[in-house]
Amino acid sequence: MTKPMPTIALILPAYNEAATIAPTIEAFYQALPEARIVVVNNNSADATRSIAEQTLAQLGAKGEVVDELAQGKGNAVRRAFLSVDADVYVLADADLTYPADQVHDLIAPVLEGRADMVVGDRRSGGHYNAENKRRFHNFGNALVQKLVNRLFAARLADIMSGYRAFSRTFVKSYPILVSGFQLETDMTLHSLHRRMRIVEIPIAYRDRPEGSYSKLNTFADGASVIFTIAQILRYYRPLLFFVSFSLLFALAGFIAAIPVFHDWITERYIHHLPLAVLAAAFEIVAFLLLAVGLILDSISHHEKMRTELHQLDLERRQARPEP
Ligand SMILES: Nc1nc2c(ncn2[C@@H]2O[C@H](COP(=O)(O)OP(=O)(O)O)[C@@H](O)[C@H]2O)c(=O)[nH]1
Ligand SMILES: [Mg+2]
Repeated sequence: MTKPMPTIALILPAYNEAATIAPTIEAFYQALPEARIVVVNNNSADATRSIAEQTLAQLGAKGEVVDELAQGKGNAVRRAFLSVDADVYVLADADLTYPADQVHDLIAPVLEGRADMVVGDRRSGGHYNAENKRRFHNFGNALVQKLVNRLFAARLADIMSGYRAFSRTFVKSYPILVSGFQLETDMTLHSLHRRMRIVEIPIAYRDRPEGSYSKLNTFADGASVIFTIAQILRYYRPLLFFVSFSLLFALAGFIAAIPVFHDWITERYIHHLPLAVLAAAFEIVAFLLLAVGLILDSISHHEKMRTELHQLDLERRQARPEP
């Protein structure tokens, strides 16, 4: 018996992409005619929806346009991951920025069982820095990337790429809790945290064509970089996060206590009574933060154990399907 051909689903989240959705679908159809193309429309105010439907019909491509009401790229991809069934999933932008002809390079490691997630890396080829015109944006991205690589002892070149391929196991075990553009970073964090196999493939990247606009806002996203970093530490390294604050308070308490000790040593009497109260308060807060860190660290340890067991269960069932 020959194995059935693996099915491939291409997910294209699209919000107001009337200018580029048709050529994007065409390019991917040309590169991968057997794939099911799923466009996730998200209340687009322009003709994105009808153009996508027309293009799919004209090409005779498998696929459909799915509507997601909750706004945001994370919500859109979540809808597709929930409702679409395939062996390999490809995620790309609907804005012609990612090279459709490299899609085979992206899915190969998944098909060969070498990777759970393959990332189209825009940086290593040098295209992204040349093509992307937003400096501040690059800086914020680099900051988050350094942190992530450090925390997980990884050496990823592009943690925010939107061009990716996934195994079925990845897609069906990835809880999408983010709603917007944190999606890409979250996917990377999830994979690293669960020690999945990530393969990066350098790709050519182009900026959006004239008349097509990014949905990203540099300033809102700059603030969200700081927020993202805090979130990452809070969720993935709770002990480090809370102990850092705890140490700050402990130090402040110590400094506040210096005159108090001085009073006591030289005169056996405390003149700086308010400082004594402040120092004690700081030390109590420091202790509370330490306790919170320890509790959350234990919880995250148990959570890790639980997901690992789940992973083992999945592998076991795949190896020996229940009758
Ligand atoms: N469905 C859906 N897609 C979105 C939304 N926001 C962005 N997208 C799509 O996600 C992809 C990436 O967005 P883009 O603006 O290109 O971000 P950039 O590549 O980081 O500049 C594009 O295909 C957008 O149409 C949204 O709210 N809903
Ligand atoms: Mg884009």
